[in-house]
Amino acid sequence: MSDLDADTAADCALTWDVFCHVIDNWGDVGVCWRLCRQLAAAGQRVRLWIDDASALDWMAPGARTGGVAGVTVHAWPAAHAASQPPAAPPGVPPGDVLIEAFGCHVPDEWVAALLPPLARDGQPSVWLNLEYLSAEPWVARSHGLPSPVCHGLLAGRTKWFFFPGFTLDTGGLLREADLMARQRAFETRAWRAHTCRQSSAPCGPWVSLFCYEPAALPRLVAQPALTHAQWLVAAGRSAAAWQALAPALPAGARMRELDSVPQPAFDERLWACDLNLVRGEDSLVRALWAGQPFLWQLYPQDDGAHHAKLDAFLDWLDAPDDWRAWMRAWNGVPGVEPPPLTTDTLRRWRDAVHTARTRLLAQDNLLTRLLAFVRAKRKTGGAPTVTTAG
Ligand code: TRH
Repeated sequence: MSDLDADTAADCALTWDVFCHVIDNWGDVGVCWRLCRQLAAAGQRVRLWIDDASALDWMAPGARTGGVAGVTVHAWPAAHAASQPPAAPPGVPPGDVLIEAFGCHVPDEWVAALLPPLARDGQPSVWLNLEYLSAEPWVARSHGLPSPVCHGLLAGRTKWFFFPGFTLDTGGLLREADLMARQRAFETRAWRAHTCRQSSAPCGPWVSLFCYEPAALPRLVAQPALTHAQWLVAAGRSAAAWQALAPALPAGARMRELDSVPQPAFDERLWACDLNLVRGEDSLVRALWAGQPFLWQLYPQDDGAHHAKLDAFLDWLDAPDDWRAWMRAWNGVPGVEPPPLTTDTLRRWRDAVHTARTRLLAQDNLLTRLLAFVRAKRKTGGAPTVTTAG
């Protein structure tokens, strides 16, 4: 057996426990679900532990009832208040890899029960923290760092930081193996006809709106390129933001509110539009894969940290000045006056997205890097690195 075959065979057998604490919105569950699906598609056995799985009902129909091969979904009664004692660990066989998504804390008793230092095959088990996505330079420095535990039940164990990112020295981005092939086979015209059955189609661009409450929305709606746009507005906060500006829609533009749909259908929406307004973490990545112009609204942070995060992303993107200005205005950076948005502007942004996407497609995806990371830790020791005195 070659090294590659041996590695692949070793990867195939692993059981992964992915923990997700839903803070708000849909990004926590969205990212975790994409990861679980991709792990399962690569032959892994996955258990998703989640404290609020309700969004899976529309994002991944059937997931909660075992309808997706390779993934089981379990309730995680997370005791988030420090004063509450954690629920007893579940009585399931231990796994090989445990992932805490976005720094969610899994009680020590659960980690001890689900992830003994040595897995069933005698190799070290691996404990990871999957972090938030950012293009800031510190991400590459922090990716793959250990966090040794010095006290308590797990003393002597090591948790590893795994950071998604846009460059080769990070954990990369989630991308299904068949994504680009599916996208190439996608029929935009048929999708549009099916989505908006109306006698006279709008002659302007199609725009998808998935956002929080961008103050620049009235300004965007009034742009010359969008006078005759077909707006597709996501349900929830996006639709509420739209309602708040209702009178501002130009006479030639149309709006349609769309129900929340499964992730693959959401991806298609982004493929079908000429401009995508996306938010958070997962839909940004999907907008990049879609290869259409987009504006990204970051999850707002009270201390304004999202503005530094945006600038780092714009630098990585090598965004032209007018795109930068619009992205900054879309995120409420004070004092920014974006220039008029024209059809030519959208064409240039599209070229810039394609260039960025080409750079990303030349890299391997997050799953490949994660499997390699876990494989390396199982060989060299993801288990005890620190011993405590006494
Ligand atoms: O919902 P979000 O704003 O999630 C946010 C961010 O991830 C943020 O970084 C995080 O801190 C916060 O949650 C807690 O945006 P995001 O990340 O794009 O997630 C939306 C998910 O919903 C994504 O997986 C796409 C999915 N989706 C569908 O599957 N169908 C739909 O119809 C829509 C509108 C979204």
